[in-house]
Amino acid sequence: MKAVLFALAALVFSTTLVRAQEEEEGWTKEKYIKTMLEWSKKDPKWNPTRESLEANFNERDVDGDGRLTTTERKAKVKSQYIRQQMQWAAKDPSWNPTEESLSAKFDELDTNHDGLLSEEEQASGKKK
Ligand SMILES: [Ca+2]
Ligand SMILES: [Ca+2]
Repeated sequence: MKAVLFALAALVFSTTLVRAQEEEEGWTKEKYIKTMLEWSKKDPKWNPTRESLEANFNERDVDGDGRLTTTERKAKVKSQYIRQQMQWAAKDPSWNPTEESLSAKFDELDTNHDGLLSEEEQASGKKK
């Protein structure tokens, strides 16, 4: 019985270790596409193609190392930020930002200049 418990604990421990390592090194393109396709099955309104996910991956992998770290997955890249702000602006007639102004705003919010807006950086921008 003790041996079984030990084996179980070792298994849980090693699985956690593998996960932590995966997070650290980031997701490969294959894993990203697979995971997103898996998630999209749960959402009938979301039907991404392999190509669009691949484009997404390339856009998010700002350092171009072929892997998406947690930060890269959660943060917003500039083109995405501009697209989203433009969509919001389209619904608000009193707000007419240009791509240039949004690009400048992005640079301003990106306080650590890694080309990504983390959730914290976005939150700090909203407070202003
Ligand atoms: Ca990367
Ligand atoms: Ca940043």
